[in-house]
Amino acid sequence: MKTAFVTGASSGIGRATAVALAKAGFQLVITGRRRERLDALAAELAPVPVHALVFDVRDRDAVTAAVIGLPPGFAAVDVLINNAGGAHGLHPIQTGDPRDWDAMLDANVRGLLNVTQALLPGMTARQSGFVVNIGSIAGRDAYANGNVYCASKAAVAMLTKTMRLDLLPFGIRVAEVDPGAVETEFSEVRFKGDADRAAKVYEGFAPLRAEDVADVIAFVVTRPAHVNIADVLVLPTAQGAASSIFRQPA
Ligand code: NDP
Ligand code: 8X3
Repeated sequence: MKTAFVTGASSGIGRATAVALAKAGFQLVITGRRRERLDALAAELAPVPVHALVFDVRDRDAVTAAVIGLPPGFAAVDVLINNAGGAHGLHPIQTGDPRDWDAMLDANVRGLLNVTQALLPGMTARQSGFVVNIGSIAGRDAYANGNVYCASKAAVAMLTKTMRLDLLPFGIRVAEVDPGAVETEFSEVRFKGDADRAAKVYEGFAPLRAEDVADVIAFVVTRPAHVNIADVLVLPTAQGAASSIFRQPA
């Protein structure tokens, strides 16, 4: 049984991806900071073997220790889904909160690096593996007040391309899946728990569901070994660009 390691599996896209990959025949390592969510997901996925790891991706030592401490049956990770992350705040650059900037850059960029580097020794030694980075349309396309979030996802896009080059000699595939608007806890986190403001982000159109993105990720990682779907942009039908969503009047 192949092993998939999904970061940010306590919610949204990561959770749906864990479910989709379990259905596709993988056993799973699921990670996040909310232990109770991970335990509930593991119970839901039984009898599929699932190992939950609780760490903050920003904490390099915690990430390394968690990966080193994986039980033998889960230690050989075939597929890494670098999904943990999100947005904090939506302000023009002149009034943005540097603590939000740090949170985004530390989780979306440094966190991805921390987890990837912790898992690469095994993949390079085995000369196989698959790393899927979850970017965003925000990494391809600027929108007002998106500044640091957009920059963090643009960094993910360039890291994906450069990682792919670095890992070529090891037969490790590196791909990126970039969603547009997906209705998850993303906007509630961005707006610091303001559920009304978060709900307005998805009003008047049909956003992607986390399961839609998970389907794409599952397809990408189940292609034959010689095929790498390197770069996917998946949008709601009503979305044409990061800041262009066609909304029906209420
Ligand atoms: P959610 O807020 O629903 O899920 C985010 C997940 O990331 C949670 O499981 C959370 O777990 C985890 N996470 C966040 N920060 C950390 C951290 N510092 N350490 C460990 N885990 C962390 O949002 P989505 O599912 O929508 O987001 C998943 C990814 O998809 C993100 O990278 C996001 O940027 C990207 N994305 C989202 C889009 C959208 O419209 N929703 C569109 C494009 C990309 P916990 O809180 O338990 O730690
Ligand atoms: C999430 C999509 O457009 O809200 O990455 O930034 S967006």
